[in-house]
Amino acid sequence: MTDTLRPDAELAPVAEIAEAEGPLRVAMIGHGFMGAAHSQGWRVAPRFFDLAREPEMTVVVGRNAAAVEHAARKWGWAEAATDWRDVIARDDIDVVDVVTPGDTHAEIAIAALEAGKHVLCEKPLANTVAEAEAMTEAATQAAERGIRSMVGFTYRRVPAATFARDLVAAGRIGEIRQVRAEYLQDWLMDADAPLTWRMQKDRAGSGALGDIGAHAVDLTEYITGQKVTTVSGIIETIVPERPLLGESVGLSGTASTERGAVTVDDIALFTGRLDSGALASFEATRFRTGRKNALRIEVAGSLGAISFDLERLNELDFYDATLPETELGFRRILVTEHDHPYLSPWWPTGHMLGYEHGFSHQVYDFVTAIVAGTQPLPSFDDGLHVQRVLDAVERSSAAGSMWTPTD
Ligand code: SOE
Repeated sequence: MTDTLRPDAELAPVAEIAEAEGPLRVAMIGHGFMGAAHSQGWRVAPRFFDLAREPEMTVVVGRNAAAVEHAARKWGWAEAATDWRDVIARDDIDVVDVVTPGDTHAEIAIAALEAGKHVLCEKPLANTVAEAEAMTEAATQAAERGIRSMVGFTYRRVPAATFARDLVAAGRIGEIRQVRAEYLQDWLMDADAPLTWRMQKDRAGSGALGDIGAHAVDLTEYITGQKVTTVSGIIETIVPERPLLGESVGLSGTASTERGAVTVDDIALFTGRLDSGALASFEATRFRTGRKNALRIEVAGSLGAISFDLERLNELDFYDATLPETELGFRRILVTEHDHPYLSPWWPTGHMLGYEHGFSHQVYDFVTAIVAGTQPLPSFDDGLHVQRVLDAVERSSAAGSMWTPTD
């Protein structure tokens, strides 16, 4: 079984460099839902993990002065600022964490890389393939100067998902034959839920497809160790018009009396093939009644199967087809042992983790790679690949290639 991402196994060699280089001073650009989650990661990771360089929450940036000052106080950033260009130009910033809507990822990340800052960028990497290509090019050039970049596909860092990857890599399910990946939510079922940036193509790039389908694609590729090579898909908008946003609150917000057009998909369905030729089906929806945050990946192989569900994130279902017939059946593994990925610095064995812990694990992996001088994963190149998959789904849907009449 691979031993990567197990904190204790990786710390020793980098400790000396840490002392020489001092803290890693972080600027976070953006302060919405992901800003809160990333702040939690930056604040908590050094309290539990022995990081080789201590992150310092130096400055948070947002356009609205009052709102960003509030965010700084609430989440523990030393300063608040309103101009990201000024912040990126500062000598006392080592890392730029981009948690803005997708339409600004490329501009900010490229400027930060060119200014010699390590960059963590939220997913999806960008709104278009062209932007993602430019970002990947900038990241490749920056890497030659020792500057690191990573995409925030945080769910790779849920211990049960990492452990699923370990089991697959160790050959425990044999040759992969079929994958089912779905990310199901229902927070847009209310037709009067306000029109936030996540429902605007010029801000978000796409809807359920990029916001949550991107996670399903990345997690599938991470767990299987394979890439999606072809797709056939359909995307659909269920509620074409919504009340404009009054005040933003979490994923949603308060509604105004005016209405505007929803310009992204609410549901995306697609099938695909992996490198090995194995078939996969994908589903991303914000209209799946009763499903709140169900990111599920089931991988079936010649020797067994694994099934992960984010709504039960401390567990992994494993089917070992090599057992005697009378003992067959999925069994639930509680992924709370210190020998499971990321678990040892937290609580005594058997005590559970939650959604927010993945963001601390992300900080741990990113800082470890910066100090070790290695490429953190997922790279911008991985993010570009996911972008190409999303783009191919949209092109396939526009071409109508999924529809074959039955008569
Ligand atoms: C962030 O990683 C994210 O994809 C959000 O943008 C989604 O809205 C959330 O539901 C899942 O996580």
